[in-house]
Amino acid sequence: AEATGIQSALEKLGILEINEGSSTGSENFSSGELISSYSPVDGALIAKVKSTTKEDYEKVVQTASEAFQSWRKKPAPLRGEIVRQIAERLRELKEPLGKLVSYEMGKSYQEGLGEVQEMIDICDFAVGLSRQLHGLTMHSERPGHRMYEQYHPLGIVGVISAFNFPVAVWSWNTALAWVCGDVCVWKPSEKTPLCGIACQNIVAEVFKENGLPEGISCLINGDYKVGEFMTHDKRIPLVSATGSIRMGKIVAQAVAARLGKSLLELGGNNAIIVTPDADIKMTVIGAVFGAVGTAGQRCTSTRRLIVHDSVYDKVKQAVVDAYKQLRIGNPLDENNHVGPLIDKDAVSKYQAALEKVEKEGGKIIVEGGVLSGEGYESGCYVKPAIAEAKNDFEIVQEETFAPILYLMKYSGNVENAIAMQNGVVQGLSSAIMTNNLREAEAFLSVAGSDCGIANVNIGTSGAEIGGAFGGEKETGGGRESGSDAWKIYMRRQTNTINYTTELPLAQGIKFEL
Ligand code: UN1
Repeated sequence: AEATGIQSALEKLGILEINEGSSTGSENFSSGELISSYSPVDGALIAKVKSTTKEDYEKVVQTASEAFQSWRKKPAPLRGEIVRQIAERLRELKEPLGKLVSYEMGKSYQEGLGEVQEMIDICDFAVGLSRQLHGLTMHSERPGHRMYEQYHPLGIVGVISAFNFPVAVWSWNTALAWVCGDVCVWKPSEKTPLCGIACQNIVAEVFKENGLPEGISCLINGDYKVGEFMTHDKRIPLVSATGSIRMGKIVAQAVAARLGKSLLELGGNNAIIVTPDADIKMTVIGAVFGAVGTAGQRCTSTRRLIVHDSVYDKVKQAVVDAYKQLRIGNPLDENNHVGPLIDKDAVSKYQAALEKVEKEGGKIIVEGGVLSGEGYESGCYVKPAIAEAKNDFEIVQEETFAPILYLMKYSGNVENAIAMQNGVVQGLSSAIMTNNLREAEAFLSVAGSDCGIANVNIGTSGAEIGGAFGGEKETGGGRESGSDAWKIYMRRQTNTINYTTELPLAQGIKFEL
């Protein structure tokens, strides 16, 4: 860890007592059992973090509720100014935070930096948004009446995030929620608790410098049981959750039972369609980065390559050749393309998926396997694999969070490929590689891709923050980040004002006294 500079990164992020039980910075309420955070990079114990008990949670919600009373009254552009300062701090701390993301989660340092860049970008977006929380005005049917709508803060927003984007997903939610006048309680993944503490330290300092209550941003730690405190809590009007479909179904039902709102960003089973008119060079970069980037642990990772039979052999060869160039190893070493999986449990799931695809009749064309020996001591490094498979294999229908790419053929027109791409329960991201206008437009049409994200001549991963991010079907339907995703963080109110001395009723109803 010393050699990678992780120690000094942790110090810059205010995480001081490494390997001691109580290294926590500002996660001041937690007093429960210790959660150990091990790095998948070298298997080292980075630190232990206290989990949040039910009693601690009560104090958190109390603090958040109190903070909401004043924060909601601060004019939105002034809330934006606070988010602007957070973005400045993130710019200063981009390198240490990117390094911690890389070390605690295992993605490449470049991708760690990219993740912090997403945080900076969403903060900048939110600053502008703070002056644009617009409602509409309408014409009243009654004379001397004015009608309009406005958006007010919701209250406490609960954020449950996953290990794979341990910092950015939180910021997509919080940067918007804060300018909207909400306060946030965040439960990061128990696999990446230090990323949570680092972010909390950054924003807590900004709130403190501005004389603002700490409850605007709260952190709770622990596994799904801690998440359940929020999903069952009527005081949390919105729960935004990122993770597996299984988790999302549990969260959605718990929140719906109390008629709360949930914003779900769940699994993907993303495909790239490669048509006869595709640029093969671009296809290879898009597909390989999509499949092996973040070691296949993005919800937008490319899982399926649906290739026209006329170019199948050519594409297959080009992708297989590209896989030979991949360097797997310590993600903090910028020469490596692929880092480790998050933990050994993920490694087992990867192995099981490879076994299953063969059992179902698939053919492995780029051999997988777990790496061992020097540099691979954590046991979490695996070889990106490719299997020729059929779309209706059970394993192909599932999302395995690992670098496994399924290659499949289509014949005839692009509609056949679109049917395959849509033929899964998930609906997050999708892409087509083509220079044929008709194919591209068919893919984007009403009868085209059924996903929340549909790209032309771009891979499935690496969405920009400016668009609304999320997907359909079992991906959960939620939208985070750009466009008008902010609306879910606010309550909407329609206002009608009568400035006359008469009281005419709507719909022309006569009611005389
Ligand atoms: C996720 O994997 O949960 O589009 C988010 C992308 C990133 C975000 C992925 N901007 O790949």
